Amino acid sequence: MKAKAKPAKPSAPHRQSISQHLRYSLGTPEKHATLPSLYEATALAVRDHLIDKMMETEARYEKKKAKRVYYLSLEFLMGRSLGNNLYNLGLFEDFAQSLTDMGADIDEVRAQEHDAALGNGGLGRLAACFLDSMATLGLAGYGYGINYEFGLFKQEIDNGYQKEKPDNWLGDGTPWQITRPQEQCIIPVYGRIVHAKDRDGNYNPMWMDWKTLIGVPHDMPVAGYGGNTVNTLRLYAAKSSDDFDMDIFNTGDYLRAVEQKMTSETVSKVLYPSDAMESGRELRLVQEYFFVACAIRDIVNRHLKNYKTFNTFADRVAIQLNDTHPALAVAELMRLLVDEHALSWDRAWTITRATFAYTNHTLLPEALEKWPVGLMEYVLPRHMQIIFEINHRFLDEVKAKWPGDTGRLAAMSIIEESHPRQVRMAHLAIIGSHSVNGVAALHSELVKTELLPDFYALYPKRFNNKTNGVTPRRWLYKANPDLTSLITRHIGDSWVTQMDRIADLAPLSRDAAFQDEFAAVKRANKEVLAQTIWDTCRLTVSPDSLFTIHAKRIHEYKRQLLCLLHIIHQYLEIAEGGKTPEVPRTYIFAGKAAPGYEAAKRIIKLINSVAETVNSDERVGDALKVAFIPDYRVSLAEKIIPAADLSVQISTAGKEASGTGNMKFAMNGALTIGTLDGANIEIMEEVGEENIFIFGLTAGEVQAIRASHNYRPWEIAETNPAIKRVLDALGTGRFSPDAPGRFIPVCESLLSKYDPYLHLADLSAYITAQEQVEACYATPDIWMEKAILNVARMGKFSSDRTIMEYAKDIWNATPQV
Ligand code: 26V
Repeated sequence: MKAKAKPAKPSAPHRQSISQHLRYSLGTPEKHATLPSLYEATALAVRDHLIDKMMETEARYEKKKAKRVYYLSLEFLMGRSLGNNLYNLGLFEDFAQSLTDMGADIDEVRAQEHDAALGNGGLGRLAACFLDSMATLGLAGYGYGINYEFGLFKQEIDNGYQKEKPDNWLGDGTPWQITRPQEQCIIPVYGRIVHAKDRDGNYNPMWMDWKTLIGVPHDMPVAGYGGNTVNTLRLYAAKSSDDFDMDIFNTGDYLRAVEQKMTSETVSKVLYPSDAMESGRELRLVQEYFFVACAIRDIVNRHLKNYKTFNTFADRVAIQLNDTHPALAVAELMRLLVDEHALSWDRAWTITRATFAYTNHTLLPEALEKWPVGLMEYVLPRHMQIIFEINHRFLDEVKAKWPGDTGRLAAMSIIEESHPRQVRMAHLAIIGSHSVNGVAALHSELVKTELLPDFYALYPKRFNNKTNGVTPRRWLYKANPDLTSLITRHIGDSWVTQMDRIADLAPLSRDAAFQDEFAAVKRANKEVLAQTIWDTCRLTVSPDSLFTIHAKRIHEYKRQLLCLLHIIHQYLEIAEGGKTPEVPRTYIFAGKAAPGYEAAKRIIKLINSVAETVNSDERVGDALKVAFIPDYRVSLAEKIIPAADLSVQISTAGKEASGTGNMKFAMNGALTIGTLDGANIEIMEEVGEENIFIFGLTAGEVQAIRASHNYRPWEIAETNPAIKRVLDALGTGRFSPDAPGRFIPVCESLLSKYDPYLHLADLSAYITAQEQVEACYATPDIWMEKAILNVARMGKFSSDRTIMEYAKDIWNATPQV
């Protein structure tokens, strides 16, 4: 029997939808469509699918009485959405075809999209990966945050220096959001407390004369892979209330009243671009409170609508605090329960504690949030009272456990008795939560033993670890389509949602044909990056050289300087020692420095200065190239990471809580050169010591050196001629002929016994490890075997695994599929 011809698939199934959005949403006939309008219309066509699925998802959650999980975060580093949504909805091919039929190329259309850069780095991107995993797993997870009008600044490089430019990503709005003005909420702020009594004579403080902010929700659909679940990220924009300050209007000062209105709209204007705490920044405190107050109202309203009682609140609601930035939520929920819903303090406290959980993301003292008591009293007088009450009751608990131990009392109090007195947000978060977690095994141990030993002694069961992960959908499937199809051709595609299945690749690691294909994919990705380097830096680099990539925020603890010192060493070996390295190398840096962080900005200037010297030295030729690619962001990371041979993860041991870039690189077949810090340790455990280049001091050794006060970096320089030569070059203006003294401060910090990052202590081991890297790279089949094994052994680092651990151990939530 003859097989019947299959009915032809309707070509371009989405063309009509795109065309209609061009016409009716944008007022453009198809024949006049430009790339930006095509992007907009395509996004709107995709959004229609998302909205249908979002409504289905919400109905399913209601029907199943799903436990809701709320992820509160001041940052969500979402990047671009079009490609990701198309892949997750399974519509990529169809839309690509539709656009082809309209005479457009989907990649060009996708490139129109502006990144949603509502975050600084790791912490914000982790939140975005978690949203992807919650939706993919079918967990009823909601993100809550701020709809910043300006995301993280754009970075330009001018004469080697970083220049910041505003990132007006919203412009006239984004197709990925649904604005819901009908669900706006009113948030009181400022004002004073009147100490009143109720009819029964009980103390009944009243918060009076507050001003109001209005929070308008903007919902971003979050599609899980497979398209079954579409969750919501709800971002609030601040709007002024029409009666923001009626008193001023009434006194006839019209212009001052309008000025006040404008001030209130600045609340959601801009993301703070630094992870260093500036505790006097009133606007940042208002931001934190504003969004927390909007979120808690929304969460409580949704619960009461479904259940009408607070009895079931903690059974039906889990709230995760992404660092301490949303920690005011503890006080806000207490205020709502006690002041507005008349629950007793004890009952409200039981509910609050059972609801909240807190994730710590850093041990660095400068990032730990503290707010002056006076500022908090001025902005949030009622919350400050509540925090004092929480503290009072907590200190009673401490006294009962350690009678007479006043030192411990002072150390554990929410209030630091300094000048001025400060509210320690981490203490509030810990006391108000039933779970406190770190983000990698080492980090979680250090949280218990170094950062918060007293709290660990008081509440040992509260502390736990949740090693970070990243979503394989964005960081492998989408970012590296050629590797994806190679993997899938050999082992199927189950790894996309069950990342541990990627282990099936391991037997292919020594297969010569597979190695060739794997190498070809890497080579093609390097060619794409080489083109980007040409486009952005006007520098030619060879895809045959070993691409070594150090891409992350510029921070002294991440030790971009250590990487540079080795590059300078290698440069001097070539230029002065006449040596040729075993393999040609390209060193690629990318990352932003906080605008006020002088030392970090100087590192950027130094990278660019070294690049200029090295790249133009004829003696070096093609042996060594250095590039700094400007404006590191999610969409650039998606291009950089798949092209890496070697991933640089060299923070001072004990300083990097986890790192997540380390996971993304390894997942894409880069080997890691790294210290025993953060998740590097767990990556080593997974891939095997022979498949990673580990060097340097351990966290324990770093601590011992610090404790001994015996760090003598100048002795290292004096006894090691190679290191001395590097520092001399730096200090004598070799890389700054126009200003020979420019980098003397760098030398001084490296040679100081106070260098907290112990650069010189690790330099010699780092140079040796780099020599091992080169020897290995010179033997391609061995290198490829290791690279393939790295990919195959990354199963643990899917954020799906991380999220399932949060769901089981902390949230008591189950997937609703
Ligand atoms: C702190 C502050 C302080 C107030 C001003 C604004 C601001 C913004 C961010 C931060 C948090 C810094 C902590 C952080 O980003 N930690 C990173 O979290 C990643 C995800 O867990 C982890 O992989 C990185 O190792 C860790 O540095």
